[in-house]
Amino acid sequence: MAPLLQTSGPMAALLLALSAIFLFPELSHAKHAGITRHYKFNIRLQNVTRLCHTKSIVTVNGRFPGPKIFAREGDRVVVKVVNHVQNNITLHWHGVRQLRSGWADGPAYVTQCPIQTGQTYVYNFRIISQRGTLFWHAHISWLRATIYGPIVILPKHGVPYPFIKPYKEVPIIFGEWFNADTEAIITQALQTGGGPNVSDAYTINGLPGPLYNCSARDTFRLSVKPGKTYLLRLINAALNDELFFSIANHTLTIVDVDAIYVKPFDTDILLITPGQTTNVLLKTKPHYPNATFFMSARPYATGRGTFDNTTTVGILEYQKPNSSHPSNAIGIKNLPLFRPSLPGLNDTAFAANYTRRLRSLANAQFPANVPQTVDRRFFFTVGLGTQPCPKNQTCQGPNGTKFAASVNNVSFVLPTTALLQTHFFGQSNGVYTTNFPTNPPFPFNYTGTPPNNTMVSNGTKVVVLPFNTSVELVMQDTSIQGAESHPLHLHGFNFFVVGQGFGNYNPNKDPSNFNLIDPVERNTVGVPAGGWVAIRFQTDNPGVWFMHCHLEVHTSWGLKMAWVVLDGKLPNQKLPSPPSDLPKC
Ligand SMILES: *[C@@H]1O[C@H](CO)[C@@H](O)[C@H](O)[C@H]1NC(C)=O
Ligand SMILES: *[C@@H]1O[C@H](CO)[C@@H](O)[C@H](O)[C@H]1NC(C)=O
Ligand SMILES: *[C@@H]1O[C@H](CO)[C@@H](O)[C@H](O)[C@H]1NC(C)=O
Ligand SMILES: *[C@@H]1O[C@H](CO)[C@@H](O)[C@H](O)[C@H]1NC(C)=O
Ligand SMILES: *[C@@H]1O[C@H](CO)[C@@H](O)[C@H](O)[C@H]1NC(C)=O
Ligand SMILES: *[C@@H]1O[C@H](CO)[C@@H](O)[C@H](O)[C@H]1NC(C)=O
Ligand SMILES: *[C@@H]1O[C@H](CO)[C@@H](O)[C@H](O)[C@H]1NC(C)=O
Ligand SMILES: *[C@@H]1O[C@H](CO)[C@@H](O)[C@H](O)[C@H]1NC(C)=O
Ligand SMILES: *[C@@H]1O[C@H](CO)[C@@H](O)[C@H](O)[C@H]1NC(C)=O
Ligand SMILES: *[C@@H]1O[C@H](CO)[C@@H](O)[C@H](O)[C@H]1NC(C)=O
Ligand SMILES: *[C@@H]1O[C@H](CO)[C@@H](O)[C@H](O)[C@H]1NC(C)=O
Ligand SMILES: *[C@@H]1O[C@H](CO)[C@@H](O)[C@H](O)[C@H]1NC(C)=O
Ligand SMILES: [Cu+2]
Repeated sequence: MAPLLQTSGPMAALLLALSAIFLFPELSHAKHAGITRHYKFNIRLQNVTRLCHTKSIVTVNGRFPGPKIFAREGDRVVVKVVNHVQNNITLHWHGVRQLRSGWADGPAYVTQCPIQTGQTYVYNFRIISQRGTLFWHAHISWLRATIYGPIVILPKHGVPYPFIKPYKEVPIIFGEWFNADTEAIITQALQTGGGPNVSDAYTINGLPGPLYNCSARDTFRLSVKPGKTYLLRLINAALNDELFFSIANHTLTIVDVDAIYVKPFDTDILLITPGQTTNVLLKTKPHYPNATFFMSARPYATGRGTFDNTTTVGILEYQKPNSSHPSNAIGIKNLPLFRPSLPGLNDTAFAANYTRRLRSLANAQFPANVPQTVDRRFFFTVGLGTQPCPKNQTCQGPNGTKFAASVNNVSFVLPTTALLQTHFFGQSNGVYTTNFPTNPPFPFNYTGTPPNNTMVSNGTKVVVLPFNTSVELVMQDTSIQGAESHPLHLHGFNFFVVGQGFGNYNPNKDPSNFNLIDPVERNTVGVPAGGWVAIRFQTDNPGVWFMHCHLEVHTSWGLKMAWVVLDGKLPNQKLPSPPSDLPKC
């Protein structure tokens, strides 16, 4: 080092640069290391009107849906959240891997205590090896009903998409609108034990569309030019419902799900569960069609419970050639209008057919690193159940009980402090136990007649895994209170969906059909109604990682659990200390 510093002139500068690269290899990637993007999120109340009904909702920066976060792969994202409302708040960056940044993941009482009134917390994380669309949402109680927004992740500078460059990109985020206060709805439901009231409308970018009363003006319009390719970034931020989506007279090309590229395929209709994202190419008609087209979404639901069975609609309209005005400006009423046809509300065959077509791109540039061997196997039942009604109360759940939901018959109870802190500081005694069952405590015909006793147990139990364990997890739906698709979301990891089927999983026969070549990689998967799904992932990320159904009502009833992933031996395999502003309980 010293002799270099004594040289002078241009040669010295070159040598210095070379030595810098030699001593600090990461500098040689400076061009690709990304930049830091700062955001300020003020949690505020805002009056919003939909369906002629005005209510005060909790928002980020007064916006509904919330602001878009934009980044390139490799960038650091820093979001300063200031809580100005009476509610406790946390935010979750849904699908962001959070490699060694578990303190920024956000689920309340799992990775952090809530940000209380007047408090501030800075979420700080990098986006690594992900490109596509994700989203952020509140992760406490039911506040994500109004607190959500897109995360758009572009590839690194100079790295093209593995598909045609779109002319324009448009986020399309689905949500659910309730005229009533969603916090009151879930509080009351948990008290009575009955099913919570359902939403009054679905929304596209916060707008219910023309099929609802007093809503025609609140319609999302997508104005397009003929002969172009648009990238639609679809996000399902609905609280409790999987959705079918279709655009009349247009075929969609699926190119990316959950911020991972897939082998492109064409479809007229797609299915998207809460917690999932899907990037699609929309190729517009080559010539001005002199027509407008509905883009519609309505639910896929199979359970016995009631659900919002309405349809939200946006309008795809073509700009007339030689006119800067979209067709509506010249009188939409005069144009023919086409509606897409959507599957029946319980079309499980369509759901299975569609999800089977999703495959990782799995090429040299974007390989699918599917674990080929398995260190630990788990078999989890997921589904509903019941809890006894307290003695002095009458309950509105099944047969006078309270509704519950469970994984392997454990209805998870959130602690009053955060799991990650207690794990990190070795204070887990009395907070959680490490005996989460590997298999169902009592086997039964999961998809046949339910057992007579549907009562669940409860507790705060976790699975502890060493760093770099290869995990295979089979999740089996049960028919207790009705077979139902459950969109299971894993924090901290992507997983590969290596197999799925109907009926009871057969450990002797089914693994021979697993796809270990190009299975889809994602963070949320629908466990088929009356069936099972097998996933694999590698525990390359130390921390405490929540796994739960992304139907919020099922999470509230206990369909959730947590994995504790221990530090590895190397310094870059350890979870760093918490940030100094981490909220306290
Ligand atoms: C919402 O409307 C109510 C009633 O008009 C009003 O008192 C309140 O200040 C408004 N809140 C906000 C945040 O604008
Ligand atoms: C839209 O599709 C319908 C039904 O397939 C067809 O009858 C109609 O001609 C199509 N319209 C346009 C403008 O493509
Ligand atoms: C578009 O359709 C409307 C209504 O069907 C018709 O009156 C009009 O002449 C058409 N315009 C063109 C340019 O085809
Ligand atoms: C939606 O549900 C309501 C009430 O359960 C029912 O009356 C109606 O027929 C259903 N509509 C559709 C389209 O299924
Ligand atoms: C789906 O719903 C229809 C209409 O409500 C009903 O006739 C049919 O039996 C249902 N199918 C399944 C598989 O539940
Ligand atoms: C399943 O998908 C194929 C195309 O891959 C299609 O031809 C068939 O009609 C679909 N079946 C159902 C039940 O959706
Ligand atoms: C039932 O008893 C519990 C504990 O004794 C009490 O806290 C609760 O208020 C009672 N509920 C009703 C509905 O009486
Ligand atoms: C409802 O509960 C009662 C009393 O616990 C029991 O006798 C009955 O079999 C139950 N009915 C059903 C449908 O589970
Ligand atoms: C489970 O129940 C289903 C539906 O009744 C039946 O078809 C199946 O044979 C049963 N499976 C076993 C292993 O008993
Ligand atoms: C469940 O209940 C039914 C009818 O009440 C009874 O015939 C059956 O033996 C019970 N099954 C078990 C496993 O207890
Ligand atoms: C756990 O289960 C017991 C027994 O059913 C019940 O009394 C208690 O309220 C449950 N606790 C929670 C937090 O649900
Ligand atoms: C907010 O969170 C703190 C810490 O967990 C808790 O003590 C308090 O009761 C919560 N407040 C509300 C309004 O839920
Ligand atoms: Cu989530």
